[in-house]
Amino acid sequence: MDQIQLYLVTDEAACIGRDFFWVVEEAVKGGVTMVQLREKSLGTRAFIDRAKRLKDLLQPYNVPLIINDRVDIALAVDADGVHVGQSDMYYDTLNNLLPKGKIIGISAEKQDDVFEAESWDISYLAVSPLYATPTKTNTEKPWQTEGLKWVKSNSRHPLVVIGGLNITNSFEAMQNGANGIAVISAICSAKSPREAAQSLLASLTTHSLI
Ligand code: 3NM
Repeated sequence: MDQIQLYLVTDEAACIGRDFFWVVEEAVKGGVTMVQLREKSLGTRAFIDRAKRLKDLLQPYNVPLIINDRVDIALAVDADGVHVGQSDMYYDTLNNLLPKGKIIGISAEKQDDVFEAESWDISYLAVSPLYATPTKTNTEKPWQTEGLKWVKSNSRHPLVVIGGLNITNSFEAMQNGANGIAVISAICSAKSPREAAQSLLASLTTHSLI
């Protein structure tokens, strides 16, 4: 699944006052390969409006739109897929609701989650969180590199790492089993989201000089 290589997860607060859609478009111009719309406080109608606008923005770039948690929103806008965490909808329910061919991503926060996901037909497993991050503090214990290696050897799914990923640690994550990195602040809060995306993409295959 090449689309998970540089996965932008959105967070308007992390855009530090810049226009949300400008930040996403700049990031896409810089090489982001997939975008997840993650909204924890928008009302349903506003969420749909935002998802529609984001879908229109991403379509010309051929970048898939994933909706966090809300399957109804994904269906309403015909998004490319859904990402769920461990307290969101059950895999079976989600799989029944989504049309065939949609992307399904699931977060694995502990070893049992990894074992359980083995029988599921998912597009990727998110190793969550890889590192501690100020962007989301109500997480399980970070996996760290050792945990990532463990997931790699116990999962058949493509792996996305999330939590604290940046230019200095992305290469290490890729070397230890990640197929892609998911980021909020490293792109949304960067002075130039476009340049940040470019550098992150380059750092996935080359050691950073920083
Ligand atoms: N989910 P940043 S960590 C949205 O562990 C999210 O599931 C996480 O932000 C998880 O790239 C996280 O700024 C925040 O560290 C990631």
